[in-house]
Amino acid sequence: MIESNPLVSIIMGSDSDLPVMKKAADVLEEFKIKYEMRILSAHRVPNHVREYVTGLSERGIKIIIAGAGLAAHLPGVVASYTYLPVIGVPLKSGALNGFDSLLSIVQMPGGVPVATVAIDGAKNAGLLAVQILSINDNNLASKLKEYKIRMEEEVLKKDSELNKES
Ligand code: RP5
Repeated sequence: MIESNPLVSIIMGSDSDLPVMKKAADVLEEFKIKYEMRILSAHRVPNHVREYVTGLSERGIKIIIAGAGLAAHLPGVVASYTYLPVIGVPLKSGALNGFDSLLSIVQMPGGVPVATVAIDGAKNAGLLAVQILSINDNNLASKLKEYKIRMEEEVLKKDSELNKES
């Protein structure tokens, strides 16, 4: 997907990750934030990962969301090549149902942080990216406040429907 002047890069290890990682893209679209998406594996195309990530800050990208499953080295490798904040998404796959990727992504050594969300937590990765961008964007901060209010209203509506007298 190609957009001019994207602020967020979404990278995933395989096309099999796309159905989950698309949820991060959906959030960015909801908040009208430009992004680009790439399939780049730390294991299968390591040289391409390095080349792509080292050019990101120069191109104006502010945040990277990286998702991978199994022995999920992609977010950590991406973080090693950049000073941009990296949000890692462990993906549920294989014999260990994502616990392997969760530990691979969250257990980074000191000096190379990856902000890790839940297994298959791509939606929250998108929201966290929006929150980081909102630090310098009042319009985005207002939209986030509205988002929280809508979420509250939806839960309260479900609660009142559940307890409605029949
Ligand atoms: C990881 O291996 C990918 O991120 C994906 O979650 C997993 C399986 O990849 P495929 O064999 O489906 O391409 O590198």
